[in-house]
Amino acid sequence: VKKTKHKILDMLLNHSDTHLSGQKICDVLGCSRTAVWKHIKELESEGFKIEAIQKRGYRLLSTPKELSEARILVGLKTKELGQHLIYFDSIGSTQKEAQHLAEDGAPHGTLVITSHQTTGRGRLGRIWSMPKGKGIAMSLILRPELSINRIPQLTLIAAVAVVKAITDVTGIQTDIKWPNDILVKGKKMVGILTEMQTEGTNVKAVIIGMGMNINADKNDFPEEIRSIATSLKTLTGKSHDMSLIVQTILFYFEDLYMRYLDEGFSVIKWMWESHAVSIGKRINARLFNGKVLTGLAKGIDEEGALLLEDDQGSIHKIYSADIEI
Ligand code: BT5
Repeated sequence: VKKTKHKILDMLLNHSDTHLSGQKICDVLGCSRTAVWKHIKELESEGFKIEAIQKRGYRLLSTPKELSEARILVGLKTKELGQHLIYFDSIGSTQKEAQHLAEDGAPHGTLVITSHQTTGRGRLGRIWSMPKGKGIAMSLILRPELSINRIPQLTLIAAVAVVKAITDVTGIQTDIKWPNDILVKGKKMVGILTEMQTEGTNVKAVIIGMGMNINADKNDFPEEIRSIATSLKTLTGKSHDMSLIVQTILFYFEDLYMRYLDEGFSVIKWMWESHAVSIGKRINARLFNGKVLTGLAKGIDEEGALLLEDDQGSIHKIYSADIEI
């Protein structure tokens, strides 16, 4: 059920060219004028600019660039992804929270999200840092009926969804670095972390975490990542609507995911490869056992593994590693 506040926002968004009288809102939603006024005040405190003129009513002047629960939900064009939204003003790690929720039976499509994550993590226990309120940290719970060996493909679907959404909303073209980084001019803007819960050989849940640098300035990042990180703000010089970016990612993710279930991985593989930076280049693959393989990145296979041709001409299938280009 949609909250009254969300319904009011929905009405305001659809009537931004005229004033909506308090009475009209009451009539449509069946609530009191005081209730309407209270919700309007709440929306204002969340950054929505609303003009109130006596005898005419309310008009929405602008929506906040900051992440907003109401703004994500109102106008969200998905059937499942994100419809069950767990929003936090601040949290340690959305990934950790999503892991708990998944164990407790949270449905497919549940999204845990914040723009203030205090102890975010990357792969192998590495730190994911996020300047407060300047980025998006979210973890999506999926319940796919897929075998374990296909789960890494979901990271690649997520990457394609993010690339498409960022281009749609901002016009910025981004590159994918296998398996889980989105880069612009060689600097990291988004990191993806895919984890799963299994029972025997069954996949119970997959949790796809995404950390995105949106409205941070260069100096907002901690010293140690300043030279390797980038954000949409540093690239474009302006702030972007974080809720709209989330909506758009969820839309593309769901669309690609359905196509993937219907048609298989090949359609995704093709899109993924067209955005990949490492393919056709000489790379070092630092494996998690410490070994380094050097050679030519040939592409990905049907499972989503990276294919690397070494100098002796043999092909290695790489399932997880850090890639240096
Ligand atoms: C990743 O790991 O890139 C996956 C990051 C996933 C973060 C999301 S946020 C929502 C959800 N909740 C969580 O707690 N986690 C997920 P990896 O490939 O291991 O890269 C980690 C490395 O990226 C670090 O060691 C830093 O070098 C670098 N790094 C950390 N914060 C960064 C940032 N904000 N921007 C760019 N690079 C960063």
